[in-house]
Amino acid sequence: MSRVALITGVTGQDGSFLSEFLLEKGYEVHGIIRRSSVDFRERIAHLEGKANFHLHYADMGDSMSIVKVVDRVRPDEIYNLAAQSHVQVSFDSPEYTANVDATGVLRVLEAVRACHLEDRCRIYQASTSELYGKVEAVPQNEDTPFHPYSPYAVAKLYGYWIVKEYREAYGMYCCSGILFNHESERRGETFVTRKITLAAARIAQGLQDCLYLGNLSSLRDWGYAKDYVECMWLILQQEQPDDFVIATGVQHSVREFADLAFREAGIELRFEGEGADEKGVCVNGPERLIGKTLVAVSKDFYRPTDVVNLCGDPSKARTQLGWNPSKTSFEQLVKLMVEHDMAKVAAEGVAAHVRTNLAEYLEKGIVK
Ligand code: NAP
Ligand code: F7E
Repeated sequence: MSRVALITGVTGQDGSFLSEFLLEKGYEVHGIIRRSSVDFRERIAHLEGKANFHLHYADMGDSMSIVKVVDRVRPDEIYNLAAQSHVQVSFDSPEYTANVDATGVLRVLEAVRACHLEDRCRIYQASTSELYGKVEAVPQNEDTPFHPYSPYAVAKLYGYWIVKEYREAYGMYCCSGILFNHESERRGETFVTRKITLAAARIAQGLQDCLYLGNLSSLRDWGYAKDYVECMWLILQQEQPDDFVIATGVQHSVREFADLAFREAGIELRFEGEGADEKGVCVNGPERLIGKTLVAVSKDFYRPTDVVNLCGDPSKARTQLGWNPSKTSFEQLVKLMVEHDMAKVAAEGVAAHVRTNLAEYLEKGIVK
């Protein structure tokens, strides 16, 4: 019999990689999707229709819908990845963020109890390095005090504690993975890494003039999402439920990420000025770009409170889970994201060109 996994947030970056990982392990994978007017399921389109992959409509804000899916699927493992995951957006929609990211976790735990699965269903909660927020120590490990510094982080802190509470109160096998930033070619386009790699590709191909960013000095510990989903699974395979920090232990600034991404796209930048006046000027690359400001700061992307010094200590995951935090380096991550976006932008450019000239191409038989 295949093991059965239920993934909330299956359409997201991590949900899509985790689905692939679990299907490869022979799991029957069920995912929760929510209704939207545009069916944006690009990340899992290649999995739909597979015999072991099933989707169900539900919403993290709707307890009954979660109970019904849990009851129908009766999973061995639940991966609770669904969240309003954008920190900046959480300042604009704090109540919604709390409902999905905090109370949503409670809804999943209660659904498992309501379906009498608490003795056999294991639950993974997608926790976050944002809990460390206004950091009290660097690097951060499982014992570092939390100091959440955004509505998103405060909501996720509730998720972390309610998981711990249900573990202790009811003996449930539920765990939090405290994951540091992990990125990929599937990362949402408004997170800083993907925003940078897409802009570098567009600027290199003449489709964008300048990239506007917020705090260039912010420091992150960036890993590759595909490596991190393995940990989610490993966490649920331990004898005893426990929480783990998942990180690379290597820290870089947003400026360094941008510098390397533009370099991968064939553009060398020199950063000059400070704070809101800082600029990245092209010093090498295509002739038309030399001397131009390609990166500038916009205060629109500043946050009311910003988390600026994250660096994780993955020792516990390395020793207890046997996980390798150095599988994909920072340099490899930037390279694979830029290569992906260079190809994506080029393909979009060709498609746009064909659309513009469609009548002529049809007439000449170039496209049929
Ligand atoms: P993501 O790409 O933003 O995906 C979020 C997923 O949650 C999407 O599938 C989204 O569905 C779903 N979702 C949002 N609101 C929902 C609702 N009300 N009901 C049902 N589904 C809902 O996020 P990610 O990067 O994959 O991250 C996965 C989880 O890990 C999140 O909980 C995030 O907070 C946490 N996390 C991420 C990182 C990171 O660096 N990526 C680090 C630490 C923790 P739609 O497609 O319909 O929007
Ligand atoms: O910002 C700075 C920004 O939005 C990273 C989520 O997956 O990881 C993610 O949250 C840093 C911040 O990710 C821009 O101020 C500068 O300091 O890419 P981000 P995040 O806030 O770290 C954690 C672990 C999660 O749990 C979350 O779900 O970059 N920054 N300029 C910018 N950020 C954005 N988005 N856009 C800018 O233009």
